[in-house]
Amino acid sequence: NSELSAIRVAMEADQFELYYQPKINMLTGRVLGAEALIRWNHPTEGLKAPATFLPVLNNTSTGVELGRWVVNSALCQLQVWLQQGLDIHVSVNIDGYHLQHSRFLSDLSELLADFPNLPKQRLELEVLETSTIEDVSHVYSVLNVCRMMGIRISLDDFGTGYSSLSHLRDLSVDTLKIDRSFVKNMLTSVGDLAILKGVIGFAHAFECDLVAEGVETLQHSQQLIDLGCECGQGYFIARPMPANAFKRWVEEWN
Ligand code: G
Ligand code: G
Ligand code: NA
Repeated sequence: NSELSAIRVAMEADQFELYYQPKINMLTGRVLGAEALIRWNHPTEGLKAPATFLPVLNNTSTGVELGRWVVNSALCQLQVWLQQGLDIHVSVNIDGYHLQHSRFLSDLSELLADFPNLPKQRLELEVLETSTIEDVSHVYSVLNVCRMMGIRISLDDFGTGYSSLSHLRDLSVDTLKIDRSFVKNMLTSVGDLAILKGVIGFAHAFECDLVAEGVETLQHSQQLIDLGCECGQGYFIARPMPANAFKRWVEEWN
């Protein structure tokens, strides 16, 4: 497959880069962390978004390898930021097939061993609740091992999958990320508002942190705060940006 081999070449040539998007407490303004989002600096096509190349990697060993690169790069960056005095966490997106890979846990331990002084709670794994998971009990045990290691687990795009509620019952997670579609529609759709309120209620009942995705306007942020969701991420706060720009952004924001 030529697309796959192009990606392998790009990995060799160091053309992938992590962008970071801030998550803040919208009530206090405090910067809580950043989500790492992969980009491809393509030599002829320019900056490519993940949707243009991640699908090709689904269920491939190259995909697993790129996933490992993402975790390692995020850990390197996190270590630098912590040394510079930033009080934040960094989250990375983990694909279902990567999570289910037989070496996921041993790879992760190996990567973390290079950062012995890094507090594990500063790393969060964002797991898509909609990713195809063949063996739920295996994934649960993988995620529980991660939590025992101190790593935080976040359920991404929460509310869009079928099995969200039983996940909450059977798996202890740290954070629920409210899918951006509910935020987008909450001001105009009674149904979306009801789901949003329900998700906020579940988070409180299960004592999870909550982060709303897709906060695009002041009105979104005010309404979310009123509903009891103080933490958010979205274009109204900041777009994803390169690591250097993120550091400057935090300094200007504070
Ligand atoms: O950055 P952007 O909004 O284009 O990202 C689109 C989606 O791509 C994100 O919602 C996320 O699910 C996925 N994504 C971004 N970066 C990564 C990554 O490093 N690894 C994985 N597995 N998915 C990512
Ligand atoms: O689902 P996930 O948290 O991985 O979403 C990250 C994706 O969402 C990235 O592709 C990012 O560029 C995009 N994104 C971030 N903030 C906003 C926003 O306010 N509105 C929209 N439409 N997309 C956003
Ligand atoms: Na995510």
